[in-house]
Amino acid sequence: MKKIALHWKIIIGMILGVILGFIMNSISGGKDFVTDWIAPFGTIFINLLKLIAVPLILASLIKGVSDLKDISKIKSMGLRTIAIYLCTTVVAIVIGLSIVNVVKPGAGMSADTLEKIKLKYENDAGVTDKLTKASAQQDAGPLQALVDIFPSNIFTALGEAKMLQVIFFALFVGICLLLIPEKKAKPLVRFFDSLNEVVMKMVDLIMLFAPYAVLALMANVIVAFDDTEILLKLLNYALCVIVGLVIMIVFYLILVKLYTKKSPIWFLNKMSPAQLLAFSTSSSAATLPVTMERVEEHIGVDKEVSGFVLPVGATVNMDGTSLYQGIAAVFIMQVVWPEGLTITNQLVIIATAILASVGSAAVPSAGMVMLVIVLESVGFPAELLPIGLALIFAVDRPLDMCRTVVNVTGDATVSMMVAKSLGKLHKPKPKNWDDHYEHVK
Ligand code: DAS
Repeated sequence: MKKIALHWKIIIGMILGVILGFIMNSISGGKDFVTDWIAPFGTIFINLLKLIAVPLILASLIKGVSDLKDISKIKSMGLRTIAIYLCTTVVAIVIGLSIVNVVKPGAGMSADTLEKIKLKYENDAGVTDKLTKASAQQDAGPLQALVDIFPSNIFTALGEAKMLQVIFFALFVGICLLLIPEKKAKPLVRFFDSLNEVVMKMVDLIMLFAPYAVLALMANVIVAFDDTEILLKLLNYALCVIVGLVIMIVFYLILVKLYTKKSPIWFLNKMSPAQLLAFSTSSSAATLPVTMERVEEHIGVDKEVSGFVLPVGATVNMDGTSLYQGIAAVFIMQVVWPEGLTITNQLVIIATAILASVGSAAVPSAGMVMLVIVLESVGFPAELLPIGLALIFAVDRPLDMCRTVVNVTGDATVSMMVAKSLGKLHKPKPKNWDDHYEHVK
């Protein structure tokens, strides 16, 4: 049988998952059946991807840094990465704010709709959970995010998958490997080199189950929707976010074309398995191993660049999330606190949405937790926060899926630009994925 490309298999899995979800929604007990007997396969898949994310970051970063041979290159790569990440995040927020101020999806929402949303979601466990997490994040001091980069125990950092702490440790080890005699460093460098190969092969094996896993994930998303009436009332807001995210993808494709001279269609084709997983899992962290495999083996970015830029990006560069936070914050204010919509407050939203997207974890709905920080930064009344979050809660999951695709695409774009600027963007040599299919056959 002719080999079907991976992303087509994933797309077929997603479509079947959506159909299954709608079928199960229409039969009694169908929702529970999906939750009890189908959704767990999606969870297993995400767990497996998260399982290898940390060892992959460790191996590729230590191997990558030790291959640089010159410490000054690390500084240059780090500065370029952070600078480009910051620029793309500002562009994302400005796009979001422009759309939401022009379309004004929150203006004119009927009191009846607002009452229905309030009744259904204001005290929903999901909303109160986000508020609790946000206030826990608030209680920490202003420099807590900086302190959190430095682990006191690497095994705890690895065990709890604290990405920034793992990245710091890997950079520290990689730099020290450059500073000791090569003969002494060789055993450790070779260990991490082979660990990287093994983890990449694990990615290939895990990806064999991707089409079936995304079927389970999509079925679970569909059955979770039980209020189409409210969803329709929030359609304007949801469309603002989606249009903004599409514009952001076009922005990345323009950067790819202008800066790296690569074909945007070629780029999308190569990144599609990672983008489809980002959509299905709503998690940049879970998608990271696949993003790294696609960028290294199918785009041609050197490991020492992708091993640094992508883990940092998955953790601190979330352009889709910051665009969404800009729109969501203004939408909520348009509905329940129009008097707060001053130009100054919107400028404050730009600043805090940048910080909030850096602070957002690469896990589902993290962006919504940090939205509370953005709202509080403009003096949004605390007593209105529950209804504010309730307003966007019903459509948060599909928008989270979309913004995670943009987060992952942005990281891949920046890794190409940094690699190009350092002369480390080469002709791709896909070794694992295609070989592996042959072996499995
Ligand atoms: N789901 C987050 C991610 O993994 C994004 C978000 O919640 O906004 O990128």
